[in-house]
Amino acid sequence: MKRVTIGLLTLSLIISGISTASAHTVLISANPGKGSMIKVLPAKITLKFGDPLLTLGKQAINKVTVTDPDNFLVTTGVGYVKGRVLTAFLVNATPITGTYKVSYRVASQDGHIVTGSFTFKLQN
Ligand SMILES: [Cu+2]
Repeated sequence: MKRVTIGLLTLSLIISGISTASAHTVLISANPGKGSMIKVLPAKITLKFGDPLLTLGKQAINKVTVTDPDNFLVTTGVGYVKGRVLTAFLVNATPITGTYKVSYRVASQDGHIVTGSFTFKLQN
């Protein structure tokens, strides 16, 4: 964890040195969406951000997790990035109905860490 932090700091210094850009990124949309009511828990969750996320090789600096109404983690792994989209797979074998909480922590191109959370509901 410490190494990631130092790496990010270094990287953000480098980036701020070479470009005058830009505000950190924001969550644009998600599937399942913020506050949505769904009937079937999908196989994955996707979050779309305003800008491509920063990646550092295979280091897990971008992360999304989902917990079910019993507060059990239902995401597997930390997720993977493709440009502006962060995806994580969900364990959906025996989903329970109720409120699911999504939490994310991502790295902007400017090196800033952006965090947030929202919920969606699984209903019968
Ligand atoms: Cu920023």
